[in-house]
Amino acid sequence: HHHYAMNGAPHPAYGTIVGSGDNANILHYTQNSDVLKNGDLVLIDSGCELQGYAADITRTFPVNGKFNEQQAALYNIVLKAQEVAFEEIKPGGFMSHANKLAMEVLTQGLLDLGILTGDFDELMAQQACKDYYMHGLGHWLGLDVHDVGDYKINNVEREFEPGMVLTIEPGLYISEDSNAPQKYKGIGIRIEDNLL
Ligand SMILES: [Mn+2]
Repeated sequence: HHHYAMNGAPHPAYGTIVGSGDNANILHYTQNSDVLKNGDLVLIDSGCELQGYAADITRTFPVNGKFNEQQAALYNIVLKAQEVAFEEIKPGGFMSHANKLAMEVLTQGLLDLGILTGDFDELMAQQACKDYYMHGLGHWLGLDVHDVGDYKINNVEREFEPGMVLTIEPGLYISEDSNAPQKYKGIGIRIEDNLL
């Protein structure tokens, strides 16, 4: 918030989220009052408003500066999901395609770690990764952080066009009360960027 102000942005575009450990698994955690523990990750979802326009960025990093094995494995899955989604964000692309590509990466990653078990195609059909990725891939961004604008017109999904601005924000949230193996619990990761 200091840097926002010092760079001419009068205020954040929305309530900043700072969640460490299991708090990162609470999607709109805004209490922001817990002690950051050695060994946990901390998730910061924050964006400034500059000249009337909102930003919406999320980064997740280790409190002590070093990922452990489980945190690194999950982080790299989310990062890869974001990178494959980026490929679809261009004129003529579709959000649903980007989301499918991201979900394929998340599903395969969770399978590889043993957090999901079963057949890949069945898990995709069931959207099984949604147990650990319980929000959309992104949203329009502009004068508001969740900006106005239709995602479908006459029930047909809109193609991306030049000038559109949106967020791409895959995540994985392995809460303490999930069915995942114990060593993955208490890890919540989101990586969010803003694309024109
Ligand atoms: Mn967002």
